[in-house]
Amino acid sequence: EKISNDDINKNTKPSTNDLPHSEDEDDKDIMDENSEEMKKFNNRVSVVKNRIAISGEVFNANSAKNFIAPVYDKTIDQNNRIEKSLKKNFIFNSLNEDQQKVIIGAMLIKKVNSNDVVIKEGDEGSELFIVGTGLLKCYKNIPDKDEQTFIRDYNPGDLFGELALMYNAPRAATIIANEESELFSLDRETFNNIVKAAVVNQRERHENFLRRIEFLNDLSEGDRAKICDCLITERLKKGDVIIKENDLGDKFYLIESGTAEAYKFDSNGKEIVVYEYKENDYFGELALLGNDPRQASVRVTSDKFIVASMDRDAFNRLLGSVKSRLYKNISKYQKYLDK
Ligand code: 1OR
Repeated sequence: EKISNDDINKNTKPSTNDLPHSEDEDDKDIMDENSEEMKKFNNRVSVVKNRIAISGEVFNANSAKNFIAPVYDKTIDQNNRIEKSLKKNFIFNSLNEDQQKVIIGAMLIKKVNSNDVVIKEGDEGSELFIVGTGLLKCYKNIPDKDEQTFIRDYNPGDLFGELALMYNAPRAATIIANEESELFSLDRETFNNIVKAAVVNQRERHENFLRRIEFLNDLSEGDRAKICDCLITERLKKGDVIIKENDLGDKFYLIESGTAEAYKFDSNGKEIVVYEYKENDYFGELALLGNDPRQASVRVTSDKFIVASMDRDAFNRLLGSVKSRLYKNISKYQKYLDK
């Protein structure tokens, strides 16, 4: 599926042409975190694998406190669809429920016709989109090719146009409606004041939280900061099963708030609780320390539960120096089993 650059220019709405954009950044591949351009961005906004990290220069926490987001009328069904989409996109990970509601309210319905250019590569970005209904296609300029290269489809629930807002970068690809579609748009100001603000808050929370975890006491501030960068927050509810016995494990968990229990089944198929976890405890370390399947299941026992996780890679890289303390602590499970 190919379209030419001319097709894109022909269909672009005049308003997007008026936006400033710098020529020299046009061919850049935003996804390459090691490119020179990306290093430049990192001085202002540092990008850490699937995370948005924001420096004080571009983000003013005080102004965020006074910000009032717009509220646009939508049907319950539309709001539900936006909510579902927010939940599956990591960039909204830091939002609590109230903040999610603000974002849902601030989403503006935009209808586009077949062939409309919704985003043009190289332009400045002022909004991100969630697809409500319809189908859109993403194309990118690949250097040395005069045709646009098809990258992917965007279907209902999908999100696009986030990169320009997250990284303060020009649009990295072109998005064209393939049929009449309904989009939900979130403006840049609301994104900065709610989503980026939540990332900053979450980072502070994580830093404080890591200080309270005993086995991490020996780490330097710098190492703690690195751990913060790769923690992913999940919000769960009572009864949710986080880990299933015998599954292959690839994540390590730290409890930010709430309680959970580890349980196994004995030879008669009877369930036994082998450990109870509270705030600041960790679990999921055995599979990562020993490369074994999960030794027990873990489920949430409090109404609300916030857990931060890191993957195996980060665990090995960042917790190497404190692993011996984790090994020492393994005996705690045995005590429970012998009871
Ligand atoms: P944006 O704000 O830069 C264009 O506007 C959007 O296209 C972009 O956010 C993403 O939402 C979406 N490279 C760049 N942009 C992409 C890509 C992409 N895929 C989707 N978009 N890829 C690199 C292709 C060489 C694919 C990466 C998997």
